[in-house]
Amino acid sequence: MPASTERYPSLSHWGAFTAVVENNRLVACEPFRYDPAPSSILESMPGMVHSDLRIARPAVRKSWLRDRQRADGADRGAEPFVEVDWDTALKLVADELARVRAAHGDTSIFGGSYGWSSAGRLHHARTLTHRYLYAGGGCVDQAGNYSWGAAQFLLPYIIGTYAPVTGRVTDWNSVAAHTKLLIAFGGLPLRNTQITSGGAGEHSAPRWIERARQAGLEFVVVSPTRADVPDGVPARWIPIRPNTDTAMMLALVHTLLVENRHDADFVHTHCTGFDRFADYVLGKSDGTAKSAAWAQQVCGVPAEDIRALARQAAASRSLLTCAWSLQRAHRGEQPYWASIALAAALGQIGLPGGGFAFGHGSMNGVGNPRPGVASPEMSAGKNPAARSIPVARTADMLLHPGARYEFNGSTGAYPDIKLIYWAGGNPFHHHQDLNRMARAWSVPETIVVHDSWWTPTARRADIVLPATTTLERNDIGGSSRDRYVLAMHKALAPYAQSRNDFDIYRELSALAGHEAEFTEGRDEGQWLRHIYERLAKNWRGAGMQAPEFEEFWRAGYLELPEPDREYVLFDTFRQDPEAHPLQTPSGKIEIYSERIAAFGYDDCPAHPMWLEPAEWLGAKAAERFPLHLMTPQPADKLHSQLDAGKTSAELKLKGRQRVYISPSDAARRGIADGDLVKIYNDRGACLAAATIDPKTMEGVAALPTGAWFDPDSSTLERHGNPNVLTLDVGTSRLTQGPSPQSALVEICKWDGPAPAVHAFDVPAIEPGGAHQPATHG
Ligand SMILES: Nc1nc2c(c(=O)[nH]1)N[C@H]1C(S)=C(S)[C@@H](COP(=O)(O)OP(=O)(O)OC[C@H]3O[C@@H](n4cnc5c(=O)[nH]c(N)nc54)[C@H](O)[C@@H]3O)O[C@H]1N2
Ligand SMILES: Nc1nc2c(c(=O)[nH]1)N[C@H]1C(S)=C(S)[C@@H](COP(=O)(O)OP(=O)(O)OC[C@H]3O[C@@H](n4cnc5c(=O)[nH]c(N)nc54)[C@H](O)[C@@H]3O)O[C@H]1N2
Ligand SMILES: [Mo]
Repeated sequence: MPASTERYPSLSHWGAFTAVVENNRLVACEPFRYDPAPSSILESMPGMVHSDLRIARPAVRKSWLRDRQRADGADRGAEPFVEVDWDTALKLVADELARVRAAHGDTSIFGGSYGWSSAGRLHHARTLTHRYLYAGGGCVDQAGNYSWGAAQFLLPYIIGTYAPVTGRVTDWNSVAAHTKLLIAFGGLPLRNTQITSGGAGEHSAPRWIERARQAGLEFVVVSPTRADVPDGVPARWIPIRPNTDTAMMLALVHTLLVENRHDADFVHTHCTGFDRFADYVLGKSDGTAKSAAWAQQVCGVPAEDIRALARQAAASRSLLTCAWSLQRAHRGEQPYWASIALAAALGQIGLPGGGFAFGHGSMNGVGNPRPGVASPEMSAGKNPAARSIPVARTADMLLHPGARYEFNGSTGAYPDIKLIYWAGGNPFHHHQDLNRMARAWSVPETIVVHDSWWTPTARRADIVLPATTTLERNDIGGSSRDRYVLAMHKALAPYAQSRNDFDIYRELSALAGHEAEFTEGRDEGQWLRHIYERLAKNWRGAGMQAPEFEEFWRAGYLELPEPDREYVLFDTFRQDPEAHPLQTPSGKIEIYSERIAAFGYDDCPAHPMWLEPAEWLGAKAAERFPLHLMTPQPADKLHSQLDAGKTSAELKLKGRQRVYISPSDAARRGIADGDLVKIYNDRGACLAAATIDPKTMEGVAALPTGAWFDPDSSTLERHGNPNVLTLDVGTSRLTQGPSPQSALVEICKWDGPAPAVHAFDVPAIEPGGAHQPATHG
């Protein structure tokens, strides 16, 4: 009998699509009809949605079920689980939260739950985790994010806002019309533009880059790999040692100053402290001129190329854009601040197509022209515990309760965490130095995780609750960087016994007596309507069309017109800095910040400086570990999501992540293309498949993120997860951002037998019934 085919509009962070369903099975994801450049990551979804890696039923770690909070946390991940029914599981969670709140207080619960979750905004797991924990008295949260954590806390001091990292930068309309030279530090890898947080109807980046190219814009890509040149675009590649862009930027300023090509008026009318910075660049304050010859020694870019680029940038309408990766590194504040100082010296900030920007190649939709109206949003409410730690300091907190830390001008003390609640994130993907993280993870008494799949984090929980995927519920999604709002129709019945995070938290809230606070009296349908109506009101107020909810839901999408006006960052400030000051103390661009100076941080002084990162090719440690490891975003998935899927599997080699190394580095180590290699440093080691890549510069290795963490009993990671090698320290005391891009390693050929990869094994699960949960008085 031919199956009947049903089609449902849907959305993911990698794009909008139509779910094609036959007999309750997802058979295909057809790209949204208005998407000019859909992502192949969609092809991984059918296999993953019906995968044996799905969590079928609530499950509890065996010894935790027996001994509760007294179970040994060090056994997490190594023990079987016991399945329990939903009523039992929910009661265990509710009772344990109540116990911990009563015995240790709300700030002994860590509910930061950092992670991307799904694109739908109502069922966004992290937001719902916050709603639930806040309604019950609050928790310790995480401030900032892994994406642009350093920039978020630095930029407000310098330019009064961090909007340019959320994507509000001089738009592509303006760039295509005016920019002559675009210098992209970290490049414009189209790979990363498959993704938009909250999902996109339209992958706009490839089209805009092509438009700019046709308009005659010249692209210069400054990066350790030529792979950061967008495919099919003739760009000049300037290879640079990782983590040394600041030195190159300082030398560009130096050239402008000594050749008197800088905009002396602009730096005085629109900036403060440029002179003090210039004294540093010229070597008047510390005896070292940051000349092109000096920079060549640091960053490896020939001095003559630096000088030529400075002259060209000054002579034409030029835009500097830095990938977010530059600040996801030790001392990551410096390249961002230095790029603003360089743009100030060039004097084109606020001019059409000129100045500075961030992230044009980091995510789809950065610089995408879009009217500045609302996108769909679900609120988490307010955290009554009013406590948070810098996002990436999780392991520090767990390992050192009570220890003091500095952050953004104040000093805090780490709380003593007894219970971790995580839904919608994968810390055993995202955190640095995972062997250290594994030790930290053994400290709390109880860990609760919701996920749809048996991820490395789910396997290391005490109580695991199975969540539906986006296809198994109704939702609404969209991004402030995209012109579409998408309806997400329920296309499949929930897998096995999985439930929506919303329903799990509603029931837990009911058990704790705060259901009304959690739901605000709305069910799924009423929330969707509420989120939509708030958005529609905002759009109509701005003169945009938005139909009634029913019509939107039936059509499956809502579209904003493409604005024909250009958006230019800080154009009014440029025209009249007195009438339109920035939100900085001086109202101007702070090249020297008195506020930052007052903190007295030697790791983030009062103006941009070349500060050696803890690990880079010029460090002493490079004698033992002579390769700088980059950990770029993966082309074939989103972080760890869909790692077991088709698109990701096709890019692996013999089931392992590929590491990209230069032909000369491979030859020196006797490594042939496809060889199994060990990558190691003092923090850990992993196996990966070598790909000899002429695009990667000598001295650099690139191991994309996302391979599910798979350590053997000796902590050798077998699958190619770079975070066993990365450095778990804050970028500086100012922002405490994550520093994964600063890691030195050595690589050797693996000569022994190849150990099997167990990343996608399902943990041992014992059926419930035989082990009724013990009761503790
Ligand atoms: N070395 C290195 N490390 C990095 C980076 C780097 O550049 N280098 N980049 C960092 C960056 S920028 C980021 S943003 C982080 C990303 O880190 P994460 O956001 O933690 O990574 P994801 O793999 O997206 O994790 C999302 C998890 O949510 C689950 N999930 C999806 N939908 C649902 C749902 O509906 N309900 C529930 N309960 N769960 C769901 C997924 O299965 C997955 O386990 O990684 C960081 N880590
Ligand atoms: N396909 C895909 N796309 C994604 C994601 C994904 O998981 N998969 N994740 C999304 C997320 S959450 C984020 S935050 C963004 C991150 O966006 P980015 O931070 O921009 O992405 P990365 O891939 O980490 O880095 C971009 C490039 O920077 C270069 N680079 C690294 N270190 C240096 C350096 O010191 N100097 C210079 N000049 N270049 C350097 C690398 O060659 C790398 O290819 O990506 C988003 N896009
Ligand atoms: Mo990110």
